[in-house]
This record gives sequence, structure tokens and C-alpha cells, in this order.
Amino acid sequence: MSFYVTTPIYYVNAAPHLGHAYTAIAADVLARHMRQRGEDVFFLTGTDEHGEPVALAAEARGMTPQALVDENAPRFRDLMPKLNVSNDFFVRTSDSEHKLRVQEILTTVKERGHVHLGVYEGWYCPRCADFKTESEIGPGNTCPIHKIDLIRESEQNWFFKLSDFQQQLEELFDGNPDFVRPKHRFNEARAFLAQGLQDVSLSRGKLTWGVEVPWDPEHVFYVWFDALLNYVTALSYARPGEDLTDEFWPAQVQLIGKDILKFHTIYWPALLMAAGLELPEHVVVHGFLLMRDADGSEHKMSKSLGNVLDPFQIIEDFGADALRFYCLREVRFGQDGAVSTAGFAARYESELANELGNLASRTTAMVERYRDGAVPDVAPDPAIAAEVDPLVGQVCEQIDASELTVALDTAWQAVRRLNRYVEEQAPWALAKDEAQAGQLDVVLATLTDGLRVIGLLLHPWLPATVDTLFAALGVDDLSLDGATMRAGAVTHVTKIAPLFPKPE
Ligand code: ME8
Repeated sequence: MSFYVTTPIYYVNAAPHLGHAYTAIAADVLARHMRQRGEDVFFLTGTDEHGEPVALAAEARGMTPQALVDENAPRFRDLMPKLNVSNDFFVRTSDSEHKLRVQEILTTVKERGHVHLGVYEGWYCPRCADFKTESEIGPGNTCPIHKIDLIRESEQNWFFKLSDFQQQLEELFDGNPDFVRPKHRFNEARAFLAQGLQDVSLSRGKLTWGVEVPWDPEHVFYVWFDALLNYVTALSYARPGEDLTDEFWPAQVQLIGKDILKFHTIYWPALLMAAGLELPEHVVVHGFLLMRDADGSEHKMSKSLGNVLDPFQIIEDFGADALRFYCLREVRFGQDGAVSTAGFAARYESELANELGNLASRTTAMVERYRDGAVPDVAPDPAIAAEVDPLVGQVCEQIDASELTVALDTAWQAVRRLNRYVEEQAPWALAKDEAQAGQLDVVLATLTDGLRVIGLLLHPWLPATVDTLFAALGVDDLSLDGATMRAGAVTHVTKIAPLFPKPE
């Protein structure tokens, strides 16, 4: 079966920060896990390069918008491999193929009768690139997100007849209680819908940085319509000479942060309906990572507020896997939560180094020392297998429910169980007693195969670590079909260097 997962495409008006990395990591966990289940996965991320935020940032730096996006887009693209993120393609909305497909699709929307000309007057936030509805306007006509004055704007625009889709969207929500996850975000979107939909601007007249409206070249498409369509357009040119649209559209999971809920749960399905395209199965909404300062205060991380944590630095000091693990373990996926340098260092040491790293070092060192690296060919301890074997099924169910933190916690139970097993069995004591050689064989076989299963379960969160671990175990099959304990899967181990060394 095919599995298509997407992230939002990021504005290139400034450098990437940990919030962007977070969504990419979460999508990567899903993509890697699904590949382990044998699914045909396509994973898309990219950059949103048109619109006023980019034009304003370019102007502030005295550059053309094209020069700015060409400078910044590679920073987002290059972040992905640094995060061990395995996206299959990186879409840029300035790609000529994207622009052509946007024009085709929106022409279809017009031909199907969902576009009209009108005058728009309203309160506009240039940072959000969004006209605000009454309930979204902060005190004194300010943007509640950016705390800047909104601008009163009036212009002749092409409009998308969003109101045409009121009833169809209500049917979508009422018939698919799982369309938006988690539940409280579903309810928020449903409540927005219940207020009644108004038509929205499809084009902007004043701006020149965008995709030209083919039937009215004085206008460019409002950036959100151009941007949302990336999820479909990219499939038509991601693989040269092939069109993957039929194979992968509709998407199974579209990941977003809570800030862009309205666009993805209301505008997006309406636009797809208007174009005669199928709807995604799930829009999965995560919360915000907040930065906890040394004084204990918490702040939203955002480019415009300037308090960003640099993921590049964390990767340099601790490795990408540690960042991936920390973000998804510390903050329950779907909720808001604070991250901090101190919290990161604590989990790195207590969980990654002392629990997982130590288990791997001790196990491989003992097999080397007591059995010259040869893993005893005996069945693992049935009591441990009975506890570890059910975990893979639980992890799959939790991932299917988009519970990325719960699934990681489940996988981590195996690490904790095996560490307790080492203490219970005290293999160093067994090794001193010839009569216990058989029991030592069982313990070593259990620990080694347990490590293999742990590697399979944890691969989506810790891909590079599991590569190192599997090299030491002499295995390379990542399929989750093998994620239950058995004799003979690992025959020989080599001693492993610390997986999570103390940073300089
Ligand atoms: O909104 N915590 O781009 P953007 C968690 N171009 N995630 C965060 C975050 C934080 N503190 N800050 C940002 C746009 N994100 C549009 C999207 S899609 C067709 C167009 C993540 O650069 C989160 O995924 O502002 C959020 O939705 C996204 O970055 C916003 O990125």
C-alpha cells in the first residue's frame, strides 16, 4: 500500500529553527516506520517562497525576492539530511513545474464556477499574509500572533467561493471524526466552520512576487492557494519523467503546526473539492515547542520574535538522533510543551547515554568477554520475550493513531525491561560459576536479541544510532516483521563504542 506524508512548506523569509525541524522529524518518524512495515512511502517537504513576508524580508535587505529565496531555500533543504530526515523530494514553490500546475488547477477551479471578482476590504497582517476575521483581531487592531498593527486594505480581487463548500465541509467533518487529529483540533476547526464561511481572496493585485493569474496577469495568486497546492503539484514532477499523482494522492497524513489549522482543515479540503480532487485521510496537528529560558519563563519560538534555538548547534554538539529523541519524548506530540538546553542535557545523559547506550555497551562487551563475540544459539528467556514481543503491535497501533510520543514511550519500555534484566541476572556473577554456563547463554542470547528488537522499534526516532548498533550486531534487516525475539537472529557481535558519548 502507498503512504504519502507531508509537512508544511516553510517560509524562507529567515533561517530555519527548531520548530521547523520538529515537524520534519515527526514526519520522518512516520515515513521510516511505514517503510519498516513494507509500505510504499513518499515523504514531501519544502519551502513556501512567494507572498508578502518574503517580499518584505527581501526589501528590508535590499535584495530581489528571487535572490533571497535562492539564498534561504538551500538552508531548509540542507537541514533535512542533517536531521537524518529521509524526505523523498524537496518542493520549492518557485519551481517552474509547480507554478504551471498551480495555474492549471486554479483555472479548473474557475471553470467549475468557484471563482468570482469582487472588492475586498479588511484588516490584513503582512507577517501572516492573512486577512483577519473579527474573532482573530487583537486589541487595537493588532495581530495577536505578531503583536503588530494590522493594515486596513481594500482592493479588487479574484475570490474563491469558499462559502459554496459550507455544507460539503460540514458533511466531511460530521462523517469523518478522525479527519483532523487530535480531537481538540478537530473541534476547533469544526467550531470555525460553524461560524459560517465567507469567500476569501484568491489573488492579490499589488504584489508582483507570486504565481501569475493566467486569466488576469495583473494579479498573482494569494500565497496560501499557491502554497497549499504544493502537496499535489510536487507529485507530478518529483520523479523526472514520471507522474506520481495517481500513485500517492490523496495523502494519508498531512502534518501541520496548530498555527495553520484553518488553512489546512477548511481552505484546503474546500479547494480540493473545487478542483475535483480527493481529500487527504488525516490532517495531523501538533502543538508548539516553547523555549524555556534559564529564568524559567517560556516563550514561543518564532523567527519574527527572534528567540530561536539553532538546531544546527544541537546537532553539532549531540548529534541529530539526540535532537529527534528529545523533541518527541519531552513534549507529548499534539500538545504544546517547553524545551530547554538543560532539559535536553538531562535526557541525553539519563536516557540515551545511561539507559540505551549502556545497555548496548554492556551487552556487546559481555558477549565479547564471555563468549568471544559468538552469540549463544539458544532461545531467549521466554519471560522477557513475553514482555517485549507485544510491543511491536502496540507501537504500530499508536503510530497509526499519530501518537508519536506514546509510541516512543512504548518502545522505550523494552530498553528499561532489558536493563532490569541485566541487574536481575547479574551475568558477571553467572560467569564466575561453571554450573551457570547454560543460564549465562540464555541471558546473553536474550540481551543480544532484545537489542535487535529495540533497534527495530526505535529506528524511526534514532536512525543513525540503530545503524551503528546493527553494524555491531551484524544485522541489517529493518522490517518490523522481525520485531519479535528469537534464537539465531544475531550470531556474532563486535564491541560497540559508546552510542552517546559525553559531549566536549
Ligand atoms: O506557515 N513549534 O510557514 P512557516 C513547533 N509557509 N512547530 C513549529 C514552531 C514551533 N515553535 N514554529 C514553526 C508557514 N513550526 C506556511 C505554511 S503550508 C502549505 C504553508 C512549524 O515557516 C509548524 O509545522 O511559518 C508550523 O505549522 C510551521 O512550522 C510554520 O512554518
